[in-house]
Amino acid sequence: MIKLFQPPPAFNAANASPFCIKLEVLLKMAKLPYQITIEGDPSKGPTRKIPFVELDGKLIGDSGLIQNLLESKHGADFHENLSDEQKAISLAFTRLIEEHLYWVLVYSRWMEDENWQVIKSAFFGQLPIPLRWLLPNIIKKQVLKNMVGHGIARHDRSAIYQMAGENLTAIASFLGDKTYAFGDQASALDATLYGLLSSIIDADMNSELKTAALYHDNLVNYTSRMREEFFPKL
Ligand SMILES: N[C@@H](CCC(=O)N[C@@H](CS)C(=O)NCC(=O)O)C(=O)O
Repeated sequence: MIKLFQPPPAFNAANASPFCIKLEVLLKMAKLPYQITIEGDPSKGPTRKIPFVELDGKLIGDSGLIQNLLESKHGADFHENLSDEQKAISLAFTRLIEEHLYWVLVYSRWMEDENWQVIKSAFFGQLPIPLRWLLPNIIKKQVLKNMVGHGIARHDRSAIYQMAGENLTAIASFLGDKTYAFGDQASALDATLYGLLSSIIDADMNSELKTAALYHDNLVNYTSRMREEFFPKL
């Protein structure tokens, strides 16, 4: 049985982390049995990030690497019936979502004052005092440092949301009126896309990022269809 380590559901979404939502959707798509162990501390994982799994007796981090192992060792096929060209498009959109759009989500959650209050109480609200007072600002500084390292936080607010808007328009144009990213069959890209869209659209936090996503009816409808299919009890 695959052991999935991730934090509990949060913010009216299946998880606070889009990568955890993605991995759970992949496991559901592949119909592989798994058991969730609640773990909110990324430093417990082998890459010091969540999600991670215990698979074949080993701890493995990174949703993409885990996806590859599920394919190579557990019979999953997340690209069934896709051409090489479609697989290339899938990888390119995955990188757009995870290596760029994701960072705007992080910015919108940690740097917008109203959302920061929500994050602070969800992630640190249960800690004993004085950790509850001290840790939030220490971690926020680290998150900001990561965003500067990535490059996104070197831009001003309006440029950041403008870039995210371009990403979302590209995704919306690509999805068009298809049921899933590549037509009638769900694939790996749907897990990635839903993970991030749910984090933006379902999560009860507001920002210009959310406004930009809500502008695209097909993204909103896609997100609620995917939620209904993969997390009907949410
Ligand atoms: N490439 C990783 C990214 C995972 C990731 O960034 N997880 C975030 C939560 S959404 C995390 O653990 N951040 C903690 C940190 O960076 O210290 C994956 O696909 O799993």
